[in-house]
Amino acid sequence: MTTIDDLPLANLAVKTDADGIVTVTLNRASKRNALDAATIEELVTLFSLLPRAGARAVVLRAEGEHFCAGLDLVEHLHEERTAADFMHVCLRWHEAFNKMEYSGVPIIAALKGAVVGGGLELASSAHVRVADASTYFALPEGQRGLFTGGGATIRVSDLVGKARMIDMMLTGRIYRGEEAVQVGLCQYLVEDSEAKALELARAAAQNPPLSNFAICSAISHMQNMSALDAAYAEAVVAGVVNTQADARGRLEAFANKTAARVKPV
Ligand code: 1HE
Repeated sequence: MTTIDDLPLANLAVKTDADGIVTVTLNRASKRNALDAATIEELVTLFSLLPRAGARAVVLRAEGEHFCAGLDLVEHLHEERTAADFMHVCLRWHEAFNKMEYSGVPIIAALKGAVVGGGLELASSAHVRVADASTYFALPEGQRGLFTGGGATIRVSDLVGKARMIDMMLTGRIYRGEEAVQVGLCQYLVEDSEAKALELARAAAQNPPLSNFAICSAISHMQNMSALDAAYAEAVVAGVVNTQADARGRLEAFANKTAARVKPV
């Protein structure tokens, strides 16, 4: 079977450590990691394989000063796409980002600089977002004469709410710092987003993979269901996860008082 390290990637770089933590790097810094069609195909390929390759958690980071400048506007200009062409481009973005969100493997995004347009769509497909002081979020589609096509209407509005997303798109409003945390664009604001993302990935990787699979796919799936169906699906998933062999030792440790208690340090 092809391993992650064998994949022919150019715009992404991948490194797996001994604990199964996979670092995925956006590797097109000269173009501010703008997402061209080739990069999207690499994301589809990588995140199709990753859940079956023993990955315990992923850190998604970027080379250069900016996480991602969104859609490759120059490629889009030169390709002179028809409406049908661009619809298919968007469907590949959805394929990539759905593979990420529904992967079952925790993805922690280490953000810096611009996280804009499609870059924010990419970041919002991760399960946890960590920002630093340089990080800023925007949806400049309106100013470029465009509209979101990579899932922002679903994922970004889910993070910040419809009214804030519309304001960002209409007015070019930029969020950063504590305000970005407060509105839900990121969950952590730290000095070193990569170090923190790695720390969070290592913490998540301590959980049994089946628990992480449920956390990083079932919650997203259940949000797409009616409350009645989601409750049913939750019971079924909990039936499988909460009776897994990996849980038994942890429950025994709690019962015999050797497990850590849930208390603030
Ligand atoms: C790019 C792109 C890009 C940079 N497509 N090539 N996204 C945007 O509207 C954001 C556009 N980018 C920027 O506003 C700025 O580039 C940044 C604030 C991110 C960085 O500024 P800076 O001064 O560091 O870099 P730069 O000089 O603007 O760009 C450096 C190079 O990266 C330059 O290429 P070069 O060959 O002339 O050196 C730029 O052309 C290139 N570059 N950003 C293509 N986005 C599915 S629908 C999603 C719709 C959207 O994502 S809309 C949002 C688009």
